[in-house]
Amino acid sequence: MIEKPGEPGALPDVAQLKREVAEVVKTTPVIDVHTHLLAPQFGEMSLFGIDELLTYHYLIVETFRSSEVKPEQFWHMNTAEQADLVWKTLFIENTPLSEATRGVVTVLNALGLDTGAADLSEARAYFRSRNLAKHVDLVLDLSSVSDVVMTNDPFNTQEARVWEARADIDKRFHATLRMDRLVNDWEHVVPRLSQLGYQVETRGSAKTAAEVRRFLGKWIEAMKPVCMAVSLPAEFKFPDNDARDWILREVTLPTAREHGLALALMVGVRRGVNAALRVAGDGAGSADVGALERMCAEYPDVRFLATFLSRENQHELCIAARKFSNLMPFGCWWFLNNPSIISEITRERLELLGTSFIPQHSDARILEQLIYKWQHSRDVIAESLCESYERLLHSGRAVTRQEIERDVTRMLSGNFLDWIGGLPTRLVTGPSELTTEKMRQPEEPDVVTTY
Ligand code: HDL
Ligand code: ZN
Repeated sequence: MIEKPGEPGALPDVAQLKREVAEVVKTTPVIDVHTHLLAPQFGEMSLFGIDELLTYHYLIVETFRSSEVKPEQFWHMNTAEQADLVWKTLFIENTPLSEATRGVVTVLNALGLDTGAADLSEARAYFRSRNLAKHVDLVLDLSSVSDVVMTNDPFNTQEARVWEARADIDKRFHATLRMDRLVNDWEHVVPRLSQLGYQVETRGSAKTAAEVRRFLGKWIEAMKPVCMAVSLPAEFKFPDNDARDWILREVTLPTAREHGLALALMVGVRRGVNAALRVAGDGAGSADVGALERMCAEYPDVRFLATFLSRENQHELCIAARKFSNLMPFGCWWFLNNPSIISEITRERLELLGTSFIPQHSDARILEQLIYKWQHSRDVIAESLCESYERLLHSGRAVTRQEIERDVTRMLSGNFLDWIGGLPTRLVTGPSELTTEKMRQPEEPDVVTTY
């Protein structure tokens, strides 16, 4: 129904429009399409609380910039000692102005805790007192997150034990089958797959491809992932003539087709630019959006989600999405997850794509980060969207509250649900056969996943 400014339901008054948009964006439930959170059933892998919040790798690197403590000294501290140092350095001795430090302030404030405390005793007592199940409910409610999409690594033996036990995982937490090690570290994955009883060899063959697809098929059956995902380096090329190209063409993309799974590509990371910083040591680089375009063109029946790490790639990504309707841009990833850049990216997406994109994901690693990452992003998304509605009003078309709700719902959940064909239901059944006893290997030292 086209609303002229004077018609019933129309919102011709800019101040009222701003209030309505802010309220709808703030309260509309969101599906968080990319996080590193794990459901409570994953035990100690499910991170929450003040010490975990303060030892988030974003804050660790910021601490090194304002402290005499060097990385090697820091890594020898326990988590509480690390958190105390971060709090003193970034929140007491300096003003918490960065996005990651302000985020902790937002979380403490939302939970009714002292944002200027001299130490962490009050916060630690609060989190110790929390019942995790009730705490998860509280955090999801405060952040209006209806569903959390996890990042799940089939080669992580600690995580595998939970999947093998067929734990009754919180239905609000959904899996992503993360392909990084398979796609980016093939030579080291081959011996792991062989130990698990798969007939694979490094040089790659039809038999090897079939065996790796069989391996993925078992994990897809166990995890019921909403999608597959892989991060790709800034120098990613497609086509190429390397192991990554072979795995993508012979394993990943056929698996996406066979299982009807969307594939999320996260492009532009430069892993380990400073190895001394460990998981905090990755950097960003401008990538070739043409590689994504060529993949979308060659696989028109595969649905791609894509996010790039370089600000310089964002406009090209919007243009690529205009050319390929099997491409869904999502999020303001990692170093882009800052109000000034979220604002720029969201505005250019609205101008080029209307509401046919997914504006944000949290990338949260610690449960309570959902509170700040979504509060901060919703503020900017609301401002950007309202600016578009205001322009439309000046062009002679008012919008209604219903249209605002439709638009915001599409961006915060509808586009993703359409892309993945609806959220899967994971029925709790008996133990899986992911790794039978005869194939189970002595505890593998877990390669620390750098993602
Ligand atoms: O590869 C990824 O999924 C990245 O999001 C990394 O996990 C990164 O370390 C991160 O946490 N970004 O927010
Ligand atoms: Zn991530």
